[in-house]
Amino acid sequence: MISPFCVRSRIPMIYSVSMTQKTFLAVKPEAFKRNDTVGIVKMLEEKLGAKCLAMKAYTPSQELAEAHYAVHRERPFFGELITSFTSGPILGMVWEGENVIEKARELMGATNPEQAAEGTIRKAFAKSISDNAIHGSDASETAENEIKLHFPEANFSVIAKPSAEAENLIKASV
Ligand code: RTP
Ligand code: MG
Repeated sequence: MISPFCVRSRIPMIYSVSMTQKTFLAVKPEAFKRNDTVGIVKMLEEKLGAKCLAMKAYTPSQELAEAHYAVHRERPFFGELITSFTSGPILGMVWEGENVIEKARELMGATNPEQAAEGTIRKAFAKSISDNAIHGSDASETAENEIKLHFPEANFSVIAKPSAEAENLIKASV
């Protein structure tokens, strides 16, 4: 019998199952200055369904900010973005859970708070696209890079590992 896994590439099916992941989240300086940090962490605790492995407050250096947002180097808003990200303390955090990268992005809401859905962090705390309260990694690879960049002292050796269900599917497919 032909398995449904053979009809198309098996890879998307494997990646559609749950993954234990880590993500880097940060309360941005403007929100930190407004004392919104506790409210944002409370929403993460109550709604993310993940656990916090590490958190610390620090002001990103120019080098850290430029490395963190390197993907936007050529964008017209890059200068403003770096000035904002280095303007005061952020609360940098590592969270771990099933599909936490995508779940955190959903809970954060749209980049532009005017488009952010009710119940999201940006709807509640962001003021504008350049003052949008929270950063979250957007993919496994960026999460890995950002965690290494912001928590070089910590040994988070496994950034994303498949769940038992995914491991079984991977074994079955080889
Ligand atoms: P973040 O990286 O900070 O989590 O935000 P994001 O993924 O939702 O959005 P991204 O496209 O990565 O943009 C990074 C940050 O740049 C600022 N931005 N300004 N003026 C503009 O048109 C503009 N576009 C983006 C935002 O602060 C955004 O969070
Ligand atoms: Mg981004």
